[in-house]
Amino acid sequence: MSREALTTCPLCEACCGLRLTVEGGRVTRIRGDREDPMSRGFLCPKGAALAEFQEDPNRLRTPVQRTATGWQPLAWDAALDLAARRLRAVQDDHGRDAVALYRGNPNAHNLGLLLYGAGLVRTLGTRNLYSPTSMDQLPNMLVALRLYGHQVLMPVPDLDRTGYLLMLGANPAVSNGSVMTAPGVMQRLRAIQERGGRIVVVDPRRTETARIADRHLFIRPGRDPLLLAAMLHRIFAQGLERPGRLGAFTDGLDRVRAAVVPFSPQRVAATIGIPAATIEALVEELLAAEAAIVYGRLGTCVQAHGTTTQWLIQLLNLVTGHLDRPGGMLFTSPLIDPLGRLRLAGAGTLGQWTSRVRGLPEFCGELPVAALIDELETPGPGQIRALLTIAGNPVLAMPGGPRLAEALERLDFMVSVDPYINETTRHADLILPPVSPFEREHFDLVFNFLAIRNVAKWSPPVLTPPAGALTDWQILAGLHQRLARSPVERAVAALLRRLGPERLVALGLRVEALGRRAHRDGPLTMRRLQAHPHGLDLGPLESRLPERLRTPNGRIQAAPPDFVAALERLAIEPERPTNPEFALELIGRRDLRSNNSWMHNLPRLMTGAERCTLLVNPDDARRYSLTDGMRARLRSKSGALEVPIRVSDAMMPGVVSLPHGWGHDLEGAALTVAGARPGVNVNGLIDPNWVDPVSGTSVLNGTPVTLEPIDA
Ligand SMILES: Nc1nc2c(c(=O)[nH]1)N[C@H]1C(S)=C(S)[C@@H](COP(=O)(O)OP(=O)(O)OC[C@H]3O[C@@H](n4cnc5c(=O)[nH]c(N)nc54)[C@H](O)[C@@H]3O)O[C@H]1N2
Ligand SMILES: Nc1nc2c(c(=O)[nH]1)N[C@H]1C(S)=C(S)[C@@H](COP(=O)(O)OP(=O)(O)OC[C@H]3O[C@@H](n4cnc5c(=O)[nH]c(N)nc54)[C@H](O)[C@@H]3O)O[C@H]1N2
Ligand code: SF4
Ligand SMILES: [Mo]
Repeated sequence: MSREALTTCPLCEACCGLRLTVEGGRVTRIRGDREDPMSRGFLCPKGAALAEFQEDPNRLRTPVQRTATGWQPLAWDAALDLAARRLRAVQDDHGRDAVALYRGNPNAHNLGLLLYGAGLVRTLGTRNLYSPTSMDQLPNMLVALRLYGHQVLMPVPDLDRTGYLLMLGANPAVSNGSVMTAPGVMQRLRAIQERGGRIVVVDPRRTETARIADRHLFIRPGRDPLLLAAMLHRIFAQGLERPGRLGAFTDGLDRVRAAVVPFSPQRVAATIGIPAATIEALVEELLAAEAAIVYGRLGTCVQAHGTTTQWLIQLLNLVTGHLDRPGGMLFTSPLIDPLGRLRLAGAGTLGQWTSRVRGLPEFCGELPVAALIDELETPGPGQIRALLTIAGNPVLAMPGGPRLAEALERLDFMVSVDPYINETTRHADLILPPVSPFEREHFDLVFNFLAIRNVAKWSPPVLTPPAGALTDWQILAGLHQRLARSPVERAVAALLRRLGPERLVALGLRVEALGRRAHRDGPLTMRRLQAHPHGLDLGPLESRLPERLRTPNGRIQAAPPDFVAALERLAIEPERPTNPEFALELIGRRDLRSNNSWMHNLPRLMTGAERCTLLVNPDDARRYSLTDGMRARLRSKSGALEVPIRVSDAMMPGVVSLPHGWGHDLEGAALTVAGARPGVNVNGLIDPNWVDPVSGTSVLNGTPVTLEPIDA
């Protein structure tokens, strides 16, 4: 007996609709759901590989405990009791901050983890909270907080109606879009060109996205703020600024005008590697376009001046009149709105406290990952002695990963909520594995908010979990209840546990619907969503300012003093001193068949040519006596790795590229497929202390490196 079932892919921000064929309790086929109003049948190789994740023999099905004789299975109650008892003991003996929590990327894609994470965090009450935010979108969020008054008010590019897209530091052809839920994004980009519009990509590599662009400009890593400030300089110098109706509720544009004075296109051209005339042409195109977008993503955040870059991107949209306009950058308001009645997200904070050892600023209750290694290694009151990881693999994801691995060995206790014994969880005393994505429900709380259209979709579980298995939310609820310190806390935890995600979302929809304009077919309840398993299209985004602003005076703050100060420093010293020993700059790279570190154990994603390779421009290859296919030693101040060389004219001269998420051959990791083609961990070369000075975000791109041939 076979049946068809619908669900949503939880792997990346595209949130594609999936159509599964299930035979005898097994998923035998995965296709894109053509009737999903957003993804319209689109599917990438990772979504299709989820059946292999379901069947992966290395995927844990029961909790396991590390013992002197290896990993031993444990019953769920015993496992949750043990985890809670040990975490509690560390907090009782050494204070709350002695337990750290690291929550990885899949948290944002997992309804249960989103709904049940907050309660656990509150109960732990530790300041040692970490996540990849500080290796990712923190600059977007900080700029949203300062300019618009709330950490999540990140405008989204209205791709389907734009006529001009200037894209920096993003490669949606591979990433499928970020802070921009736009499944099938390449088709949407081609549609811009078919409408007569243009796409310009600024990237140190001629990427898969750049290849379809109308123009690609190489830029040296981390020099984007100079380019963007020069564009603003040109606009103000020519008196071409036109913020339109937003001008009436924007403060600080005069301070911006003054701050960009030193950045003439002529002055920055040589440093960034883009001629002044080209910078001026970009300005003209941006102003001439009826509807245009300046969009920058990961590559603009995890660089030397990530916050400055993101700020200038917002300002360019603002002063050219493309912010909050159809076809430009728009603010969303999904059915369950983090700014709505439930106030699911606080406005946000920066620097309310700082990390114990290095004094790095808290952001929205979290410390930057750049603080984590020192907090583990440095003795004294407040030192981290126990760690809980939830869906994270920091040993591969974080700069200084190999040093982190050593520190994890010295912990009093470590517990991980994760399906694998991998590079990070191998250090745990206890691993708590959740059910698979097909065995749980799906509803997007984060990515509906970042989607280029208003959509909503509820996906019930497709498969019945094995008897006794727990979902992520049940694991978190179990820990929460056991760790609760007061009767009230315990009661709240017990109530949440009884409700479950479906009832919580149903409740959320009802509360949020109060006072909101009803959908043309009546209120959007859980029942309505369940009657539309392909998802509901609720129309294009709309202009939402000034109503969405949450700044104290209700106006856009274009010139936050700390941002202006950082730009002024850059005006004095646009270049950091170079070290001739390390004359190349290292950047990262994503691959369509990888998802950060954790899908390399699926055979169908691991076929074909080696992917963990170093791309080197032909001139650099000659300079370092390297040829295609050779192996070489890639060295930074922090470490050295042996890498296979790929010579490629897609690289900017002086820049080399190595992907992250590899290095699977660590002792004790139980990853049969990944371990056979391990690759190397690029984060061993990246200095964990290099951060964006404004936000504490890790600088992942631009590490100075050098190359040496390896004698055969
Ligand atoms: N297939 C696949 N998809 C993914 C992921 C994955 O691992 N694999 N990861 C997901 C995650 S966690 C995220 S955050 C998103 C990220 O999605 P994107 O934001 O699209 O990020 P990347 O694909 O890493 O592209 C970043 C680009 O920035 C460029 N770059 C590097 N340094 C600089 C610089 O200084 N200036 C400029 N202008 N460009 C620079 C790089 O060459 C690269 O092309 O992708 C998500 N989607
Ligand atoms: N050099 C360099 N480093 C980078 C980046 C880069 O571009 N360059 N990118 C950074 C970015 S943007 C990010 S987001 C981070 C990612 O950093 P992390 O989130 O720490 O790393 P992932 O590889 O995504 O690991 C996800 C973990 O979650 C587990 N997992 C998967 N699904 C589930 C689930 O449903 N439930 C549970 N409980 N566990 C699950 C996996 O087994 C894996 O252990 O990496 C960052 N690191
Ligand atoms: S693009 Fe691929 S990984 Fe991302 S949601 Fe769609 S199918 Fe999943
Ligand atoms: Mo990310």
